[in-house]
Amino acid sequence: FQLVTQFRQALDAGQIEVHYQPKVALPERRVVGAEALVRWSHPEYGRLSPDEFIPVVEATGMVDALTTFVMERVLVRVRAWLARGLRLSGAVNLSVRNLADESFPDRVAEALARHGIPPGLLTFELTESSVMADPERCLPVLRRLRALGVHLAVDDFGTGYSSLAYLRQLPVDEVKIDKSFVLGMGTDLGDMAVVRSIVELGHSLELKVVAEGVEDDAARDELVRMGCDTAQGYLISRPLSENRFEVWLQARTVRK
Ligand code: G
Ligand code: G
Ligand code: MN
Ligand code: NA
Repeated sequence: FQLVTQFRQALDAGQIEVHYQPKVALPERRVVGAEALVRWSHPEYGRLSPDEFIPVVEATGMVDALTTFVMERVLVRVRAWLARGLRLSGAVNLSVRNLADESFPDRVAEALARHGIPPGLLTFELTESSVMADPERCLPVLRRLRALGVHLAVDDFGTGYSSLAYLRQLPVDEVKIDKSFVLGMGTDLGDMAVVRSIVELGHSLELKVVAEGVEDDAARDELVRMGCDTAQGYLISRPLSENRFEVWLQARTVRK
């Protein structure tokens, strides 16, 4: 399994696809952005999920190439959406390696300028645990990204070990409630309480709150009652290939 050497070739051979999952504002369901999620169509192993290959990519220097690849794709999409009058934010997941890379913010600034994208239309999602792996190195990088005007979101929130104390110190704009709590809301009062607490905490820190894993109307309605800002999940759409996302978006934005 030499995934490492294969990954570079896979990038060049077009085997790495970027899929998009929409995020919608609550309660009105207006599309506000899309998260980029990579998939690897491997000639032998079939469709590999990021959980299978990102750890391998992360363990090498290749994660830089992956993040750059995804960011470039996303900026091209954001520009195309803008050309149709749609101000949608494109979200890119970052790895701990990106956050520890001092040259990363300059490369982001260069890419935004080259594509002519307002920085506020690019969002980076980072997990709390990746920041906590090395806060001394990550925080300056996060501050410089934020100073560019790029939006930062804490992904999988609630699953880390030091959530509350650190959220206040992170220079972020958005928290994403981990899907495990949102999925459990219908059957578990504890999960319901966690979701409600994160919405309140986020708002008290003046952050936008995004719920991921929204799979049914009941969860959506409850999130609306709680005042959650944004929803993402199978109820709205699964992650879609670039072409299928464009079709979905067209159908969503033509009527209204
Ligand atoms: O789409 P899916 O549920 O299979 O994604 C699984 C995990 O892979 C998620 O945690 C997601 O954040 C991560 N992931 C997806 N795309 C990327 C990417 O481009 N870069 C990084 N670092 N992680 C990604
Ligand atoms: O860690 P991150 O939030 O980046 O990962 C997003 C992952 O969640 C992707 O793998 C995506 O396929 C998955 N996902 C997105 N929406 C839903 C949903 O409504 N239900 C479930 N079970 N998974 C979802
Ligand atoms: Mn994410
Ligand atoms: Na998540």
